[in-house]
Amino acid sequence: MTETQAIDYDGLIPNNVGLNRDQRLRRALETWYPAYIDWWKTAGPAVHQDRPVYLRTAVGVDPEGWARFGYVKMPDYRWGILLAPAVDGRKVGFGAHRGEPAWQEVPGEHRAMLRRLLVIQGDTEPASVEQQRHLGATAPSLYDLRNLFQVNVEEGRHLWAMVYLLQKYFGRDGREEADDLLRRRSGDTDQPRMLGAFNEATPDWLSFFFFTFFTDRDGKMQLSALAQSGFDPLSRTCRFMLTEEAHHMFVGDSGIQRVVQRTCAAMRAAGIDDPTDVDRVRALGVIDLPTIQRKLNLHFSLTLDLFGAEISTNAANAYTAGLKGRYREDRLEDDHELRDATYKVLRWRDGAAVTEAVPALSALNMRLRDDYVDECGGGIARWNRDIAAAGYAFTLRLPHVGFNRRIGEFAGAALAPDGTKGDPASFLPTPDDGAYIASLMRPETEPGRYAGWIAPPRVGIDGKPGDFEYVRLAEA
Ligand code: BYC
Ligand code: FE
Ligand code: FE
Repeated sequence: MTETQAIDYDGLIPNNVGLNRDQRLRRALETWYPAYIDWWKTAGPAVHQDRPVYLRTAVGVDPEGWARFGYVKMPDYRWGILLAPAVDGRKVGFGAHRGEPAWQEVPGEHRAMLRRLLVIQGDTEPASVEQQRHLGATAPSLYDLRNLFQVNVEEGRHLWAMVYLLQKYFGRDGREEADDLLRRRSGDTDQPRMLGAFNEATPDWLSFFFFTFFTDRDGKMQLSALAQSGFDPLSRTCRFMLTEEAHHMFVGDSGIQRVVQRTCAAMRAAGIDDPTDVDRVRALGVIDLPTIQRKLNLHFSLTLDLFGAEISTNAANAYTAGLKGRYREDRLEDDHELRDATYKVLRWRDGAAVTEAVPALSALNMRLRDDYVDECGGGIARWNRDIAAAGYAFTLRLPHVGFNRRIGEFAGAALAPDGTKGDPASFLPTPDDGAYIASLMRPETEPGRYAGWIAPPRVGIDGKPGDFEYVRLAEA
Protein backbone atom coordinates (compact mmCIF):
# COMPACT_ATOMS: atom_id res chain seq x y z
CA MET A 1 0.00 0.00 0.00
CA THR A 2 1.58 3.27 -1.04
CA GLU A 3 -0.81 6.05 -1.97
CA THR A 4 -1.98 8.30 0.86
CA GLN A 5 -5.51 7.48 2.00
CA ALA A 6 -6.44 10.97 3.16
CA ILE A 7 -9.12 12.76 1.19
CA ASP A 8 -8.72 16.35 0.09
CA TYR A 9 -11.96 18.09 1.08
CA ASP A 10 -10.90 21.63 0.25
CA GLY A 11 -12.13 21.97 -3.30
CA LEU A 12 -15.50 21.52 -4.94
CA ILE A 13 -14.84 17.81 -5.49
CA PRO A 14 -13.53 15.75 -2.56
CA ASN A 15 -10.91 13.34 -3.85
CA ASN A 16 -7.85 11.26 -3.16
CA VAL A 17 -6.58 11.43 -6.72
CA GLY A 18 -4.57 14.66 -6.43
CA LEU A 19 -7.00 16.81 -8.37
CA ASN A 20 -5.12 19.94 -7.31
CA ARG A 21 -2.06 18.70 -9.16
CA ASP A 22 -3.95 18.28 -12.45
CA GLN A 23 -5.48 21.60 -13.43
CA ARG A 24 -6.80 20.40 -16.79
CA LEU A 25 -8.72 17.55 -15.20
CA ARG A 26 -9.91 19.69 -12.33
CA ARG A 27 -11.34 22.26 -14.74
CA ALA A 28 -13.03 19.55 -16.79
CA LEU A 29 -14.69 18.05 -13.73
CA GLU A 30 -15.67 21.43 -12.31
CA THR A 31 -17.27 22.23 -15.63
CA TRP A 32 -19.21 18.97 -15.53
CA TYR A 33 -20.30 19.57 -11.91
CA PRO A 34 -23.15 22.08 -12.56
CA ALA A 35 -24.60 19.82 -15.23
CA TYR A 36 -24.49 16.95 -12.76
CA ILE A 37 -26.27 19.00 -10.06
CA ASP A 38 -28.83 20.05 -12.61
CA TRP A 39 -29.38 16.39 -13.52
CA TRP A 40 -29.61 15.46 -9.83
CA LYS A 41 -32.23 18.12 -9.15
CA THR A 42 -34.36 17.44 -12.20
CA ALA A 43 -33.97 13.65 -12.67
CA GLY A 44 -33.04 12.61 -9.12
CA PRO A 45 -35.33 12.30 -6.08
CA ALA A 46 -38.59 14.09 -6.83
CA VAL A 47 -39.29 15.01 -3.20
CA HIS A 48 -37.39 15.97 -0.05
CA GLN A 49 -34.31 17.35 -1.78
CA ASP A 50 -34.45 20.29 0.66
CA ARG A 51 -34.69 18.17 3.84
CA PRO A 52 -31.80 17.09 6.08
CA VAL A 53 -31.19 13.35 5.64
CA TYR A 54 -29.03 11.28 7.97
CA LEU A 55 -26.52 10.07 5.36
CA ARG A 56 -23.14 8.45 5.38
CA THR A 57 -20.46 10.16 3.35
CA ALA A 58 -17.20 8.50 2.39
CA VAL A 59 -14.36 10.28 4.16
CA GLY A 60 -11.56 7.78 3.57
CA VAL A 61 -10.76 4.53 1.84
CA ASP A 62 -9.48 2.65 4.85
CA PRO A 63 -11.77 -0.39 5.36
CA GLU A 64 -12.11 0.65 9.01
CA GLY A 65 -13.95 3.92 9.43
CA TRP A 66 -14.27 5.04 5.83
CA ALA A 67 -17.62 6.75 6.34
CA ARG A 68 -19.06 9.51 8.47
CA PHE A 69 -22.78 9.92 9.29
CA GLY A 70 -24.56 13.23 9.58
CA TYR A 71 -27.51 15.30 8.34
CA VAL A 72 -27.09 16.52 4.78
CA LYS A 73 -29.46 17.97 2.22
CA MET A 74 -28.93 15.80 -0.84
CA PRO A 75 -27.84 18.49 -3.30
CA ASP A 76 -25.13 19.41 -0.76
CA TYR A 77 -23.83 15.83 -0.56
CA ARG A 78 -20.05 15.67 -1.07
CA TRP A 79 -19.77 13.37 -4.07
CA GLY A 80 -16.12 12.43 -4.06
CA ILE A 81 -13.68 10.65 -6.33
CA LEU A 82 -12.18 7.88 -4.28
CA LEU A 83 -9.79 5.15 -5.28
CA ALA A 84 -8.89 2.21 -3.08
CA PRO A 85 -5.19 2.19 -2.12
CA ALA A 86 -2.73 1.16 -4.81
CA VAL A 87 -1.18 -2.26 -4.38
CA ASP A 88 2.60 -2.17 -4.81
CA GLY A 89 3.85 -4.11 -7.77
CA ARG A 90 0.38 -5.07 -9.00
CA LYS A 91 0.40 -7.11 -12.20
CA VAL A 92 -2.14 -7.86 -14.91
CA GLY A 93 -3.69 -11.02 -13.52
CA PHE A 94 -5.20 -12.73 -16.58
CA GLY A 95 -5.39 -12.77 -20.36
CA ALA A 96 -2.70 -12.30 -22.96
CA HIS A 97 -0.86 -9.65 -20.89
CA ARG A 98 -0.79 -11.73 -17.73
CA GLY A 99 2.27 -10.95 -15.60
CA GLU A 100 2.97 -7.52 -17.11
CA PRO A 101 2.86 -4.58 -14.69
CA ALA A 102 -0.70 -3.30 -14.30
CA TRP A 103 -1.36 -0.33 -16.60
CA GLN A 104 -1.46 3.15 -15.10
CA GLU A 105 -2.39 4.59 -18.50
CA VAL A 106 -4.89 3.30 -21.05
CA PRO A 107 -3.32 0.63 -23.27
CA GLY A 108 -3.76 2.12 -26.75
CA GLU A 109 -4.77 -1.10 -28.47
CA HIS A 110 -7.65 -1.65 -26.03
CA ARG A 111 -8.82 1.92 -25.75
CA ALA A 112 -12.19 1.56 -27.47
CA MET A 113 -13.12 -1.58 -25.55
CA LEU A 114 -12.21 -0.01 -22.23
CA ARG A 115 -14.19 3.13 -22.98
CA ARG A 116 -17.24 1.05 -23.84
CA LEU A 117 -17.04 -0.82 -20.53
CA LEU A 118 -16.72 2.44 -18.57
CA VAL A 119 -19.64 4.02 -20.40
CA ILE A 120 -21.92 1.02 -19.87
CA GLN A 121 -20.99 0.84 -16.20
CA GLY A 122 -21.44 4.61 -15.81
CA ASP A 123 -24.80 4.59 -17.56
CA THR A 124 -26.41 2.21 -15.09
CA GLU A 125 -25.67 4.38 -12.04
CA PRO A 126 -27.76 7.48 -12.89
CA ALA A 127 -30.33 5.23 -14.55
CA SER A 128 -31.12 3.59 -11.21
CA VAL A 129 -31.53 6.99 -9.54
CA GLU A 130 -33.98 7.99 -12.27
CA GLN A 131 -35.89 4.74 -11.88
CA GLN A 132 -36.25 5.34 -8.13
CA ARG A 133 -37.10 9.01 -8.47
CA HIS A 134 -40.67 8.88 -7.19
CA LEU A 135 -40.30 6.41 -4.35
CA GLY A 136 -39.53 9.08 -1.76
CA ALA A 137 -43.18 10.14 -1.82
CA THR A 138 -44.40 6.76 -0.53
CA ALA A 139 -41.70 5.50 1.83
CA PRO A 140 -43.03 3.10 4.50
CA SER A 141 -40.91 4.82 7.18
CA LEU A 142 -38.24 7.46 7.69
CA TYR A 143 -35.74 4.63 8.08
CA ASP A 144 -36.59 3.33 4.60
CA LEU A 145 -36.69 6.82 3.15
CA ARG A 146 -33.18 7.40 4.40
CA ASN A 147 -31.96 4.11 2.94
CA LEU A 148 -33.44 5.00 -0.45
CA PHE A 149 -31.63 8.33 -0.45
CA GLN A 150 -28.41 6.71 0.74
CA VAL A 151 -28.51 4.33 -2.19
CA ASN A 152 -29.33 7.21 -4.55
CA VAL A 153 -26.46 9.48 -3.50
CA GLU A 154 -24.02 6.59 -3.69
CA GLU A 155 -25.17 5.65 -7.19
CA GLY A 156 -24.55 9.32 -7.99
CA ARG A 157 -21.03 8.89 -6.64
CA HIS A 158 -20.58 5.79 -8.79
CA LEU A 159 -21.38 7.93 -11.80
CA TRP A 160 -18.63 10.30 -10.66
CA ALA A 161 -16.29 7.33 -10.42
CA MET A 162 -16.75 6.46 -14.10
CA VAL A 163 -16.80 10.09 -15.21
CA TYR A 164 -13.47 10.62 -13.49
CA LEU A 165 -11.92 7.76 -15.49
CA LEU A 166 -13.46 9.00 -18.75
CA GLN A 167 -12.34 12.60 -18.20
CA LYS A 168 -8.87 11.77 -16.96
CA TYR A 169 -7.92 9.06 -19.44
CA PHE A 170 -9.96 9.66 -22.59
CA GLY A 171 -9.56 13.34 -23.45
CA ARG A 172 -12.17 14.87 -25.70
CA ASP A 173 -14.23 11.74 -26.37
CA GLY A 174 -14.21 11.03 -22.65
CA ARG A 175 -15.73 14.47 -22.04
CA GLU A 176 -18.38 13.82 -24.66
CA GLU A 177 -19.26 10.48 -23.09
CA ALA A 178 -19.47 12.18 -19.68
CA ASP A 179 -21.95 14.70 -21.09
CA ASP A 180 -24.00 11.94 -22.72
CA LEU A 181 -24.24 10.11 -19.40
CA LEU A 182 -26.29 13.08 -18.17
CA ARG A 183 -28.29 13.29 -21.37
CA ARG A 184 -29.78 9.78 -21.58
CA ARG A 185 -32.79 9.05 -19.37
CA SER A 186 -34.24 5.82 -18.07
CA GLY A 187 -37.26 4.84 -20.14
CA ASP A 188 -36.89 7.70 -22.62
CA THR A 189 -38.01 6.77 -26.12
CA ASP A 190 -35.39 8.90 -27.92
CA GLN A 191 -32.43 8.68 -25.52
CA PRO A 192 -32.89 5.64 -23.32
CA ARG A 193 -30.32 4.19 -20.93
CA MET A 194 -28.10 1.55 -22.54
CA LEU A 195 -29.14 -1.72 -20.89
CA GLY A 196 -32.66 -3.12 -20.88
CA ALA A 197 -33.33 -3.46 -17.16
CA PHE A 198 -32.39 0.17 -16.58
CA ASN A 199 -35.28 1.37 -18.69
CA GLU A 200 -37.88 -0.53 -16.70
CA ALA A 201 -40.06 1.14 -14.08
CA THR A 202 -39.49 0.78 -10.34
CA PRO A 203 -43.11 1.56 -9.51
CA ASP A 204 -43.28 0.65 -5.83
CA TRP A 205 -41.22 -0.30 -2.80
CA LEU A 206 -41.50 -4.02 -3.38
CA SER A 207 -39.85 -3.46 -6.76
CA PHE A 208 -37.25 -1.24 -5.10
CA PHE A 209 -36.31 -3.98 -2.65
CA PHE A 210 -36.12 -6.60 -5.42
CA PHE A 211 -34.11 -4.19 -7.56
CA THR A 212 -31.55 -3.63 -4.83
CA PHE A 213 -31.46 -7.35 -4.05
CA PHE A 214 -31.15 -8.57 -7.65
CA THR A 215 -29.96 -5.71 -9.83
CA ASP A 216 -27.52 -4.07 -7.42
CA ARG A 217 -26.10 -7.57 -7.02
CA ASP A 218 -25.43 -7.66 -10.76
CA GLY A 219 -23.60 -4.41 -10.03
CA LYS A 220 -21.56 -6.20 -7.42
CA MET A 221 -20.67 -9.03 -9.82
CA GLN A 222 -19.75 -6.72 -12.69
CA LEU A 223 -17.74 -4.42 -10.41
CA SER A 224 -15.96 -7.45 -8.98
CA ALA A 225 -15.01 -8.54 -12.51
CA LEU A 226 -13.83 -5.01 -13.34
CA ALA A 227 -11.96 -4.76 -10.02
CA GLN A 228 -9.67 -7.48 -11.45
CA SER A 229 -8.82 -5.22 -14.39
CA GLY A 230 -5.26 -4.78 -15.55
CA PHE A 231 -6.11 -1.09 -15.96
CA ASP A 232 -5.22 -0.18 -12.41
CA PRO A 233 -7.28 3.01 -11.97
CA LEU A 234 -10.41 1.02 -12.89
CA SER A 235 -9.52 -1.73 -10.46
CA ARG A 236 -8.99 0.75 -7.63
CA THR A 237 -12.20 2.64 -8.41
CA CYS A 238 -14.28 -0.53 -8.45
CA ARG A 239 -12.75 -1.84 -5.26
CA PHE A 240 -13.95 1.22 -3.41
CA MET A 241 -17.38 1.17 -5.08
CA LEU A 242 -17.85 -2.37 -3.80
CA THR A 243 -17.49 -1.10 -0.23
CA GLU A 244 -20.65 0.96 -0.73
CA GLU A 245 -22.48 -1.72 -2.71
CA ALA A 246 -22.84 -4.02 0.29
CA HIS A 247 -25.37 -1.67 1.89
CA HIS A 248 -27.47 -1.50 -1.28
CA MET A 249 -27.89 -5.27 -1.28
CA PHE A 250 -28.59 -5.23 2.44
CA VAL A 251 -31.44 -2.79 1.83
CA GLY A 252 -32.99 -5.21 -0.67
CA ASP A 253 -32.35 -8.40 1.25
CA SER A 254 -33.63 -7.07 4.58
CA GLY A 255 -36.45 -5.19 2.84
CA ILE A 256 -37.92 -8.34 1.31
CA GLN A 257 -37.36 -10.18 4.56
CA ARG A 258 -39.35 -7.56 6.46
CA VAL A 259 -42.21 -7.73 3.95
CA VAL A 260 -42.30 -11.52 4.24
CA GLN A 261 -42.19 -11.36 8.04
CA ARG A 262 -45.02 -8.87 8.21
CA THR A 263 -47.21 -10.87 5.83
CA CYS A 264 -46.65 -14.08 7.80
CA ALA A 265 -47.30 -12.38 11.15
CA ALA A 266 -50.53 -10.82 9.88
CA MET A 267 -51.76 -14.13 8.43
CA ARG A 268 -51.01 -15.90 11.72
CA ALA A 269 -52.80 -13.26 13.77
CA ALA A 270 -55.85 -13.56 11.50
CA GLY A 271 -55.85 -17.35 11.66
CA ILE A 272 -55.19 -17.79 7.95
CA ASP A 273 -53.68 -21.19 7.19
CA ASP A 274 -53.58 -20.98 3.40
CA PRO A 275 -51.12 -18.29 2.19
CA THR A 276 -52.57 -18.58 -1.33
CA ASP A 277 -55.98 -17.37 -0.14
CA VAL A 278 -55.14 -14.03 -1.72
CA ASP A 279 -58.40 -12.20 -1.02
CA ARG A 280 -58.26 -12.87 2.70
CA VAL A 281 -54.57 -11.98 2.89
CA ARG A 282 -55.03 -8.74 0.99
CA ALA A 283 -57.93 -7.79 3.23
CA LEU A 284 -55.29 -7.54 5.98
CA GLY A 285 -53.38 -4.87 4.06
CA VAL A 286 -50.27 -6.98 3.56
CA ILE A 287 -48.65 -8.34 0.40
CA ASP A 288 -49.52 -11.96 -0.31
CA LEU A 289 -46.69 -14.42 -0.92
CA PRO A 290 -47.82 -15.36 -4.49
CA THR A 291 -47.54 -11.69 -5.49
CA ILE A 292 -44.09 -11.52 -3.92
CA GLN A 293 -43.13 -14.57 -6.02
CA ARG A 294 -44.37 -12.90 -9.23
CA LYS A 295 -42.35 -9.74 -8.49
CA LEU A 296 -39.34 -11.94 -7.78
CA ASN A 297 -39.81 -13.67 -11.15
CA LEU A 298 -39.83 -10.32 -12.91
CA HIS A 299 -36.79 -8.76 -11.29
CA PHE A 300 -34.67 -11.91 -11.46
CA SER A 301 -35.32 -12.40 -15.17
CA LEU A 302 -34.77 -8.72 -16.00
CA THR A 303 -31.48 -8.82 -14.15
CA LEU A 304 -30.22 -12.01 -15.83
CA ASP A 305 -30.42 -10.13 -19.14
CA LEU A 306 -27.75 -7.76 -17.78
CA PHE A 307 -25.13 -10.49 -18.02
CA GLY A 308 -25.36 -10.38 -21.83
CA ALA A 309 -25.40 -13.44 -24.03
CA GLU A 310 -24.13 -16.69 -22.50
CA ILE A 311 -21.69 -17.03 -25.37
CA SER A 312 -20.00 -13.74 -26.16
CA THR A 313 -16.94 -12.69 -28.10
CA ASN A 314 -17.09 -9.26 -26.41
CA ALA A 315 -16.54 -10.96 -23.08
CA ALA A 316 -13.75 -13.15 -24.49
CA ASN A 317 -12.00 -10.10 -25.95
CA ALA A 318 -12.28 -8.08 -22.74
CA TYR A 319 -10.75 -10.98 -20.82
CA THR A 320 -7.91 -11.65 -23.25
CA ALA A 321 -7.17 -7.92 -23.25
CA GLY A 322 -6.82 -8.02 -19.47
CA LEU A 323 -9.66 -5.52 -18.93
CA LYS A 324 -12.43 -7.57 -17.29
CA GLY A 325 -11.76 -10.73 -15.29
CA ARG A 326 -13.84 -13.44 -13.71
CA TYR A 327 -15.44 -13.18 -10.30
CA ARG A 328 -12.60 -13.50 -7.78
CA GLU A 329 -10.11 -14.14 -10.57
CA ASP A 330 -7.25 -13.64 -8.12
CA ARG A 331 -8.46 -16.55 -5.99
CA LEU A 332 -8.99 -18.99 -8.86
CA GLU A 333 -6.37 -21.59 -9.61
CA ASP A 334 -5.83 -22.19 -13.31
CA ASP A 335 -3.73 -20.65 -16.08
CA HIS A 336 -5.79 -17.39 -16.10
CA GLU A 337 -5.65 -17.44 -19.89
CA LEU A 338 -8.29 -20.07 -20.63
CA ARG A 339 -6.76 -21.04 -23.96
CA ASP A 340 -7.78 -24.70 -23.78
CA ALA A 341 -10.40 -24.72 -21.02
CA THR A 342 -14.08 -25.36 -21.58
CA TYR A 343 -17.12 -24.31 -19.59
CA LYS A 344 -20.63 -25.73 -19.46
CA VAL A 345 -23.28 -23.47 -20.93
CA LEU A 346 -27.02 -24.00 -20.79
CA ARG A 347 -28.32 -23.60 -24.33
CA TRP A 348 -31.72 -23.54 -25.95
CA ARG A 349 -31.69 -26.03 -28.80
CA ASP A 350 -34.75 -27.18 -30.74
CA GLY A 351 -37.10 -26.33 -27.93
CA ALA A 352 -35.07 -27.94 -25.15
CA ALA A 353 -32.53 -26.72 -22.60
CA VAL A 354 -29.28 -28.61 -23.08
CA THR A 355 -25.88 -28.34 -21.46
CA GLU A 356 -22.94 -27.93 -23.82
CA ALA A 357 -19.25 -27.52 -23.10
CA VAL A 358 -17.90 -24.56 -25.06
CA PRO A 359 -14.54 -22.73 -25.01
CA ALA A 360 -14.33 -21.13 -21.55
CA LEU A 361 -13.24 -17.80 -23.02
CA SER A 362 -16.49 -17.43 -24.90
CA ALA A 363 -18.55 -18.46 -21.85
CA LEU A 364 -17.43 -15.78 -19.41
CA ASN A 365 -20.82 -14.09 -19.21
CA MET A 366 -22.39 -17.45 -18.38
CA ARG A 367 -19.80 -18.10 -15.73
CA LEU A 368 -20.34 -14.75 -14.02
CA ARG A 369 -24.07 -15.36 -14.17
CA ASP A 370 -23.63 -18.77 -12.54
CA ASP A 371 -21.71 -17.15 -9.68
CA TYR A 372 -24.50 -14.60 -9.41
CA VAL A 373 -27.32 -17.14 -9.31
CA ASP A 374 -25.49 -19.03 -6.55
CA GLU A 375 -25.38 -15.90 -4.45
CA CYS A 376 -29.03 -15.05 -4.99
CA GLY A 377 -29.97 -18.42 -3.52
CA GLY A 378 -28.69 -17.37 -0.09
CA GLY A 379 -31.15 -14.54 0.41
CA ILE A 380 -34.09 -16.59 -0.74
CA ALA A 381 -33.21 -19.39 1.66
CA ARG A 382 -33.29 -16.87 4.53
CA TRP A 383 -36.72 -15.57 3.53
CA ASN A 384 -37.99 -19.13 3.24
CA ARG A 385 -36.78 -19.91 6.74
CA ASP A 386 -38.97 -17.08 8.06
CA ILE A 387 -41.97 -18.41 6.15
CA ALA A 388 -41.37 -21.92 7.51
CA ALA A 389 -40.85 -20.60 11.04
CA ALA A 390 -44.30 -18.99 10.82
CA GLY A 391 -45.67 -22.44 9.98
CA TYR A 392 -46.48 -21.97 6.29
CA ALA A 393 -45.80 -24.51 3.58
CA PHE A 394 -44.84 -22.00 0.90
CA THR A 395 -41.47 -21.68 -0.75
CA LEU A 396 -40.18 -18.72 -2.73
CA ARG A 397 -38.09 -19.94 -5.66
CA LEU A 398 -35.75 -18.51 -8.26
CA PRO A 399 -37.31 -19.13 -11.66
CA HIS A 400 -35.47 -21.13 -14.32
CA VAL A 401 -32.71 -19.03 -15.93
CA GLY A 402 -34.53 -19.29 -19.24
CA PHE A 403 -37.74 -17.79 -17.90
CA ASN A 404 -38.86 -14.47 -19.44
CA ARG A 405 -35.58 -13.68 -21.17
CA ARG A 406 -34.93 -11.12 -23.87
CA ILE A 407 -31.14 -11.51 -24.22
CA GLY A 408 -29.09 -14.59 -24.99
CA GLU A 409 -29.88 -18.27 -25.58
CA PHE A 410 -33.37 -18.16 -24.10
CA ALA A 411 -34.56 -14.91 -25.65
CA GLY A 412 -38.14 -15.54 -26.66
CA ALA A 413 -38.24 -19.16 -25.44
CA ALA A 414 -41.66 -19.35 -23.82
CA LEU A 415 -40.94 -21.00 -20.49
CA ALA A 416 -42.71 -21.20 -17.16
CA PRO A 417 -40.62 -20.56 -14.02
CA ASP A 418 -40.09 -24.32 -13.60
CA GLY A 419 -38.50 -24.54 -17.05
CA THR A 420 -41.39 -26.30 -18.75
CA LYS A 421 -43.23 -24.76 -21.67
CA GLY A 422 -45.53 -21.98 -20.61
CA ASP A 423 -46.56 -18.39 -21.09
CA PRO A 424 -44.18 -16.20 -19.04
CA ALA A 425 -46.84 -13.49 -18.72
CA SER A 426 -48.96 -15.66 -16.45
CA PHE A 427 -46.13 -15.77 -13.90
CA LEU A 428 -45.36 -12.05 -13.87
CA PRO A 429 -47.06 -9.31 -11.82
CA THR A 430 -50.51 -8.47 -13.21
CA PRO A 431 -52.06 -5.00 -13.45
CA ASP A 432 -54.22 -6.06 -10.52
CA ASP A 433 -51.12 -6.91 -8.43
CA GLY A 434 -49.68 -3.52 -9.32
CA ALA A 435 -52.87 -1.70 -8.36
CA TYR A 436 -53.08 -3.54 -5.06
CA ILE A 437 -49.47 -2.78 -4.13
CA ALA A 438 -49.94 0.82 -5.23
CA SER A 439 -52.91 1.10 -2.87
CA LEU A 440 -50.58 0.25 0.03
CA MET A 441 -47.95 2.82 -0.92
CA ARG A 442 -48.78 5.59 1.49
CA PRO A 443 -45.97 7.43 3.25
CA GLU A 444 -45.34 6.89 6.95
CA THR A 445 -43.52 9.96 8.21
CA GLU A 446 -43.72 9.60 12.00
CA PRO A 447 -40.31 8.64 13.49
CA GLY A 448 -40.32 5.00 14.60
CA ARG A 449 -43.53 4.10 12.75
CA TYR A 450 -43.86 1.68 9.84
CA ALA A 451 -46.49 1.14 7.17
CA GLY A 452 -48.67 -1.88 7.88
CA TRP A 453 -47.22 -4.04 5.06
CA ILE A 454 -43.66 -4.13 6.36
CA ALA A 455 -42.02 -5.13 9.67
CA PRO A 456 -39.62 -2.76 11.41
CA PRO A 457 -35.91 -3.53 10.95
CA ARG A 458 -34.09 -5.40 13.68
CA VAL A 459 -31.58 -2.59 14.26
CA GLY A 460 -31.26 1.01 13.18
CA ILE A 461 -28.68 2.60 10.89
CA ASP A 462 -25.46 3.65 12.62
CA GLY A 463 -26.74 2.15 15.88
CA LYS A 464 -29.58 4.67 16.14
CA PRO A 465 -32.65 3.94 18.29
CA GLY A 466 -36.01 2.89 16.85
CA ASP A 467 -37.61 6.32 16.89
CA PHE A 468 -34.65 8.13 15.35
CA GLU A 469 -35.57 10.93 12.94
CA TYR A 470 -33.64 9.74 9.88
CA VAL A 471 -35.11 12.46 7.70
CA ARG A 472 -36.15 15.80 9.19
CA LEU A 473 -39.22 16.45 7.12
CA ALA A 474 -40.37 19.44 9.18
CA GLU A 475 -37.14 21.30 8.70
CA ALA A 476 -36.08 23.06 5.54
N1 BYC B 1 -29.56 -4.71 -22.71
O1 BYC B 1 -21.75 -9.92 -26.51
P1 BYC B 1 -22.91 -9.62 -25.66
C1 BYC B 1 -24.82 -1.74 -11.84
C2 BYC B 1 -25.85 -5.93 -26.07
S1 BYC B 1 -25.23 -3.02 -12.91
C3 BYC B 1 -29.24 -4.13 -23.90
O2 BYC B 1 -23.48 -10.72 -24.93
P2 BYC B 1 -21.33 -8.36 -23.65
C4 BYC B 1 -25.90 -1.13 -11.06
C5 BYC B 1 -24.37 -5.73 -25.90
O3 BYC B 1 -24.08 -4.42 -25.44
C6 BYC B 1 -23.68 -3.46 -13.72
N2 BYC B 1 -28.23 -4.56 -24.68
O4 BYC B 1 -22.50 -8.43 -24.69
C7 BYC B 1 -26.94 -1.88 -10.55
C8 BYC B 1 -23.84 -5.98 -27.28
O5 BYC B 1 -24.05 -4.83 -28.07
P3 BYC B 1 -23.00 -4.42 -29.21
C9 BYC B 1 -23.36 -2.62 -14.94
C10 BYC B 1 -27.51 -5.62 -24.26
O6 BYC B 1 -20.62 -7.12 -23.96
C11 BYC B 1 -27.96 -1.27 -9.83
C12 BYC B 1 -24.77 -7.06 -27.81
O7 BYC B 1 -25.95 -6.98 -27.00
N3 BYC B 1 -22.06 -2.87 -15.43
O8 BYC B 1 -23.70 -1.39 -11.75
O9 BYC B 1 -20.57 -9.61 -23.57
C13 BYC B 1 -27.93 0.12 -9.59
C14 BYC B 1 -24.12 -8.42 -27.75
O10 BYC B 1 -24.11 -8.90 -26.39
C15 BYC B 1 -27.77 -6.26 -23.05
C16 BYC B 1 -21.76 -3.70 -16.48
O11 BYC B 1 -22.61 -4.24 -17.11
C17 BYC B 1 -28.85 -5.76 -22.27
N4 BYC B 1 -29.18 -6.32 -21.08
O12 BYC B 1 -22.10 -8.28 -22.26
C18 BYC B 1 -26.91 0.87 -10.11
C19 BYC B 1 -20.30 -3.91 -16.78
N5 BYC B 1 -26.91 -7.27 -22.91
O13 BYC B 1 -21.73 -4.05 -28.52
C20 BYC B 1 -25.88 0.26 -10.83
C21 BYC B 1 -19.89 -3.44 -18.13
C22 BYC B 1 -26.12 -7.27 -23.99
O14 BYC B 1 -22.88 -5.62 -30.09
N6 BYC B 1 -20.60 -4.10 -19.22
N7 BYC B 1 -26.48 -6.26 -24.81
O15 BYC B 1 -23.68 -3.23 -29.84
C23 BYC B 1 -20.28 -5.33 -19.70
O16 BYC B 1 -19.39 -5.98 -19.19
C24 BYC B 1 -21.03 -5.86 -20.88
O17 BYC B 1 -21.28 -4.81 -21.72
C25 BYC B 1 -22.33 -6.59 -20.57
C26 BYC B 1 -22.88 -7.22 -21.89
C27 BYC B 1 -22.08 -7.65 -19.52
C28 BYC B 1 -23.41 -5.64 -20.09
FE1 FE C 1 -23.57 1.60 -8.24
FE1 FE D 1 -25.72 -0.07 -5.95
